[in-house]
Amino acid sequence: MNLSTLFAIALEHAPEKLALEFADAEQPGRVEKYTYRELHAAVERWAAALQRIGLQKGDRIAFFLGNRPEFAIAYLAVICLGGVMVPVNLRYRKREIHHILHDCTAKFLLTEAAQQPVLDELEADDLAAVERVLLVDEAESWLGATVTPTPVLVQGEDLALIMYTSGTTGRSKGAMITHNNVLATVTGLLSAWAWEREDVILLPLPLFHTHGLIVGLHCALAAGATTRLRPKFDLAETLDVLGSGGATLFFAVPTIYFRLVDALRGMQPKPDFSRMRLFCAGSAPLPAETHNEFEQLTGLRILERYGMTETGMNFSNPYAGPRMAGTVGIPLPGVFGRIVDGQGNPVPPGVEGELLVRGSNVFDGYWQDPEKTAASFSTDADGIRWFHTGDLARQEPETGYVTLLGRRHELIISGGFNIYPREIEEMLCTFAGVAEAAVVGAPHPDWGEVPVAYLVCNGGVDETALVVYCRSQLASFKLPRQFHYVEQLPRNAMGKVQKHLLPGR
Ligand code: MCA
Ligand code: AMP
Repeated sequence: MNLSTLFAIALEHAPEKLALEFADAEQPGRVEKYTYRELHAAVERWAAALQRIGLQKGDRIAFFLGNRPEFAIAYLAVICLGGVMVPVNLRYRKREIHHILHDCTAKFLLTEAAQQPVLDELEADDLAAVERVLLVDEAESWLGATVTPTPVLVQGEDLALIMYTSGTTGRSKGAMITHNNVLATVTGLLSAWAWEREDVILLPLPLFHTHGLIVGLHCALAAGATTRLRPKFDLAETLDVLGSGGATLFFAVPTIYFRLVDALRGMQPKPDFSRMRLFCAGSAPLPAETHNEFEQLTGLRILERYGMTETGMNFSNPYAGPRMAGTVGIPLPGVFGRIVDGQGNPVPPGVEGELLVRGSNVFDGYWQDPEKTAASFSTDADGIRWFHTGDLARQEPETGYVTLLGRRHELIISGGFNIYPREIEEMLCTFAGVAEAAVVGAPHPDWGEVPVAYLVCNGGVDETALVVYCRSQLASFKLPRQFHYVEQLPRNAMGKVQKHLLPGR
């Protein structure tokens, strides 16, 4: 079984059902709609064209593309050919894109005219491995008339995705996700959250991350439900759609809930969310206050869940049982969790440790990085292999629910996007005059956390020029919001920077 099978089931049972609707608040009146039959036909046409262009099983194709129907169509086409989709965060700049294209040796880059300003920055070297850049806007010129691809045998163990996730080493690593991995998350969520064919999901989350792509789009397609895809989150439109019975499901990151709660506070009368079956939150911690205030304002309890790029979804509060604010609930079907101490021994409920997981949802390893892969797994006394999430957790003695307490590594999560300080620190040190840099997360009311930098400089540094430099090197969500200049960084006896002594956290 592979991922295309899931889509095929919906196609067979309800071909005329609306699968995908796309609308853009910035282009009023433009609405694109696809039934399952139409979506399938488009996928076949794209697959035939990609095959003709030379996409073969195992080839990597990077997507630098905003949310639009062609993202879903091309992705489904790629995976039915056994191709490997490599999504690229749309906010990435030249340096970040260069690394991904080189590391996975993408044969094709699928992009769009709207990304031209960034594409213009790319030089021949950035695209060295890329045989062809395909523009979705010009698809009619290369799609051709062939409507069916030659079938390719794609199995569960084959790769479907390489998703780059920020690395502790400063360079992002490609997590190799197989068809089976995605299937495990999708089937687990379909049953845990009681997905139905009648469901309609409003989906403004980026398709270049697991949350939007797998938890949102894949589950909806597998359920035979309707996806109302949007290019980005728009507060007014979201309240309008959800408040007028236009959806039954909404999945979001905490920043979006902060904004919804803020808006709902001042609204009278409150929108009518009576058709909404489920509001889910994940990707970053949702503060209990936001959870509780959302319930006071709407009468509905958010369901919080927890996942990772490497593992898909791991834990979830129950759909039918109590949803506890501040916890991520219990393992999803087919997922096993264990909390261990520094020696790898399981700790009893109530005691903090590192959360390990295993199950078919857990990825295959990091692309061409056997060392990192080996370091991320351990084998217990029974010979069972566990993935180290790096998340610190405790199992609540009374309920058995798991509470996440922080992270072993220095990850900063801003509005649902991950930032690894090391990458920013290395970049800052390439600016003339900066001798040392340490980046820490500072609390922020909207983004949850934002990066701030501590710099040791040789002489003066022109901060305006430094900010311009950072903007040219980093996705804007990674830009340090403040620079603090210090004589030296606090270090321990081993010479390691003691970040907990730097205000910010
Ligand atoms: C945008 N900006 C940000 C962020 N997003 N800054 C910090 N953190 C962010 N997350 C900056 C932009 O770079 C830009 O800066 C300015 O804000 C305005 O950009 P805009 O696109 O208008 O922002 P927005 O529409 O307000 O976006 C906020 C957002 C978005 C809707 C919360 O960030 C978002 O969709 N986040 C979801 C990410 C997500 O899906 N994460 C899941 C990954 P400038 O003007 O300087 O250029 S984790 C995952 O998949 C795991 C498995 C899981 O568990 O789910
Ligand atoms: P990523 O690798 O981008 O998929 O991010 C995964 C990380 O996001 C996890 O290791 C957690 O640290 C964090 N995360 C995801 N969901 C939650 C949640 N519900 N609460 C707290 N942290 C979360």
